[in-house]
Amino acid sequence: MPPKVIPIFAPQAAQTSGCGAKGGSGKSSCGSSAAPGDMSPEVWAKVKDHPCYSEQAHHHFARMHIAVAPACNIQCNYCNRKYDCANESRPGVVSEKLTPEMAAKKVLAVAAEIPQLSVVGIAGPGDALANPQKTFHTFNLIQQAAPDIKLCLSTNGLALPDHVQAIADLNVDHVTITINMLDPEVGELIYPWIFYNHKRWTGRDAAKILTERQMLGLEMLTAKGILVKVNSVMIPGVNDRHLAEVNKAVKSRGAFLHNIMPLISDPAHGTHYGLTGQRGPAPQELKALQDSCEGGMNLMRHCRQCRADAVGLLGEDRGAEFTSDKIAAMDIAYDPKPRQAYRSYVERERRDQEAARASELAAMAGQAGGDKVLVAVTTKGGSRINEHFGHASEFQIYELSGAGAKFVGHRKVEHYCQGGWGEEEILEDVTAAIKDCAAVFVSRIGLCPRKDLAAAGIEAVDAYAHEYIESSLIAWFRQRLEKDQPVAATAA
Ligand code: CLF
Ligand code: SF4
Repeated sequence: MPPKVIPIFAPQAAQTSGCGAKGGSGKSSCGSSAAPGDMSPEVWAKVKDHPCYSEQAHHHFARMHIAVAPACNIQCNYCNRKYDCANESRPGVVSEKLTPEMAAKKVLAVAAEIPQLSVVGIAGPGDALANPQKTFHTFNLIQQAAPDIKLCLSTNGLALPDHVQAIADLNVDHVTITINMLDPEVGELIYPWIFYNHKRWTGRDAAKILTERQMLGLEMLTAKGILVKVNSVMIPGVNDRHLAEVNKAVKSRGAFLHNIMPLISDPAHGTHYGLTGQRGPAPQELKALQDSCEGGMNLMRHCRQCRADAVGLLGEDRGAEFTSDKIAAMDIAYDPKPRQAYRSYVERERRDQEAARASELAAMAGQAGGDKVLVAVTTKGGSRINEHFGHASEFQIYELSGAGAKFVGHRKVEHYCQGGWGEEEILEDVTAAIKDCAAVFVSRIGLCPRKDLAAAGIEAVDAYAHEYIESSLIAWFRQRLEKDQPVAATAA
C-alpha cells in the first residue's frame, strides 16, 4: 500500500479541456501507461515527460500552446476559427493572437510559474505549417530562451512534406498529423476545399491531394525517427467505419500513437457540421472504435481536445493567468532548476507507484475471472485520488480486470458543489455521466450524494484518499473478488 502522502507539487484542479484538429478531441494505452519496459530507452526518453504521448505522464506534466499560427490552407467541416471566445474549450478557439516574440516571453512566464511545464506546442488556431515562418521563428526563439522545454507541433499535413527537414533541424521530436480519411469519397464529405500549389481544389481532387501529402509527410517523419501521433476525428455516418482502415495505414507507416477523438458539433460554434445537425459519437461508440483499433499500436484515450492557447495539465486551462497584459507586468528570468527538481520528484513517485501497482497485481494473481468493471476516479493530478467528489469537473474512467487497471477515458461534468451546498439537478447529471461505473473513488464525499449514488448502484469509495490511483483500484477489485462478490461485467 503506498504512503498516504499529499504531493508537494499539488497541481490545481482541472477546469477545462488543440491539436490542430478542432473536431475533436497499469497497462492502458499511450495509451498504455506505457512504461520504460514497453519501448526502447531512446523512445521512452522522448515520451516520459510528454503529457500527450504518455498516459502516465499526463498525470504529472503540463503543456502549453502558443497561438502564433492564424492561417489555414484547408477547410474542415468541423472548424470555425474565431478569436476572443474565452468560454470555449475546444481547439481552434483562442483569446489572443501572439507574435513569435510575445510567444517566447509567454513561455518563459509560464515556465517560471508552473514547474510541471515540459512541452510547448503550436496547434493553431490555424495550421502550424500554413504559417511556417511564424512557427519556426517562434520555435527558434523558445529553443534559445528555454532549451530544456520540448517542442511539439500539430498540422493537417498538407504542407508537411515541405518542412520535414526544418522540423528535424529544430529537434522537434513530436509531430501530430490530423488524418481523417484515406478514401477521397469520404474526404470530400469532410473537406470542402484545400489551397495547394497556388490553387484552390475542391471535391475528391482536394481530398486525394490531402491524403497523399499526409501519407508522404508521415513516412518522411518516421524515416527521421520523429515520433508521430495521428489524430482522427470520429464523425458518425461519415468516417466512423473508415477509421479502422486509417488506423492500419498509419500503423504500417510507423505512427507512434493514434488518437481517435469525438466530433464536437454544436450549432453555437458556427461550423458546417454544427449548423447542419451532424452529430458527434456517444462515449460508448468512441470506446468501441478505440477498442477495435487496439493491438500493435498505442491508442491515446486521454486527449482533452485542448484550445489552441491552453496552458496547464491536460484538462485544466490556466491561460487566463498569462494574458499579454499580465505577462508585460512580470519580471521573468529563465531558471530550469524548479523543473529539474520537479522531474526528480516525479521519477521517485513513478517508482513508488509502479512498486505499489506490481504488489497489488501480484496479490490478485489467479483470483480474477474474465469479468471487467468500469470505475470513475476524481483527481487533480499526480496519479492520486485527491479530489473531492463535489469539486470534480471530470471523472477519469478505468476498466478493472484480472490484467489490472486500464485508463479508458474521461467524462466531463459540472461541479456538484456550488460553494457549500450541492445542486440536486447537477447531481443527477453527474450520476448519469458515470452510470455505467460500479464505483466512484474520491478523496471526500458528503452523505447526500453518497446515498444518491448508492441508489443508482454506484459505490462511493473514499478509503483510498490521496493514495495512488492504479494500486488503489486493483486493491479494491481484489477485495471484491475475495469477498466473493462477483461484479457485473458492465464494461462496454
Ligand atoms: Fe499540444 Fe498536441 Fe503537442 Fe499535446 S495537445 S500540440 S501533442 S502538446 Fe494533447 Fe491537447 Fe489532445 Fe492535442 S491533449 S488536443 S493530443
Ligand atoms: Fe480548422 Fe484548418 Fe485545423 Fe481544419 S486544419 S481544423 S480548418 S485550423
